[in-house]
Amino acid sequence: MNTAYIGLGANLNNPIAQLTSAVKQLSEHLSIEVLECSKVYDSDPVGPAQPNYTNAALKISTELSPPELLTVLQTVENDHGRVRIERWGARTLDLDLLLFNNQVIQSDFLTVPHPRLHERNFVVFPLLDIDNNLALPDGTPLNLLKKNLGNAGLRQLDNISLLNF
Ligand code: ROI
Repeated sequence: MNTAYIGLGANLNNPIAQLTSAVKQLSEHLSIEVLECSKVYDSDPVGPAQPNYTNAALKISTELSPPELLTVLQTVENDHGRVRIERWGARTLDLDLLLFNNQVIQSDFLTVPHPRLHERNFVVFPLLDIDNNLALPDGTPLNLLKKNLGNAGLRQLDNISLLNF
């Protein structure tokens, strides 16, 4: 059994509803168990001007391999109307495979840990909500990344859960 962390992001068409629906779809997958969901954040867009994002993270347990899990994530994105047009553009749903056990994976189509994890507070803060002692495979504590990144442009949303389905 594997433990993986998934980054969730959306900034179009009712982002909280998109993320809630994505968590539901993942939880219904026979080979995935959703273990925990982070707090939910409103975050300034990184990249070109576009609506604010809603971001969160999930901890799952799964029998799937990393490529199999990636395929499931892409299917869920596509089921939520995700269209890949512009890099860094607005999207209804973005699901990133952030961490998979303590593995380092480098292939043509998948890099784990996620290559931009360490530069994004909207990824690091939610991961620490789930496990305040989480570290990268190289031993770097995420709390160190959090300290370096700060919380600029990131606002925790109170009283919002993605598990209301
Ligand atoms: N910016 C924020 N704040 N949150 C995201 O999830 C996000 N995702 C992206 C880009 C366009 C880089 N910007 C983002 O893919």
